[in-house]
Amino acid sequence: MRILWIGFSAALVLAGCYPRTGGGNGALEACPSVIQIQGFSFHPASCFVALGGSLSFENHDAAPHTATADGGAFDTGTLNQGQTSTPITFNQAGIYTYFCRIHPGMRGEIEVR
Ligand SMILES: [Cu+2]
Repeated sequence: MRILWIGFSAALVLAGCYPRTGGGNGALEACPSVIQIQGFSFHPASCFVALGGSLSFENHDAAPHTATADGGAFDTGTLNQGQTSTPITFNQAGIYTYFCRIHPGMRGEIEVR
């Protein structure tokens, strides 16, 4: 009985700490393997990926979009409706802000940790 209780407590501690590792306000969600572009916005617009991880962008809008890093670290090129970008691999930690070259008001952010 005591062993069970210790295990349960440890699980609670781990669950409580996990979302806070990134700091900042609120928990940043893990990026899916494909970030969806829909309704002229990125879904999710803000997420994190582990160092060395990769992801793609898929456009669901009738309008074409891009996902282009502010610093030029990546650029999907124009994605038409239904198109998925080639995977982007993140080998350097940091925060990558990006936008759509066709609609610069569309913005997103990926934290690599
Ligand atoms: Cu766009």
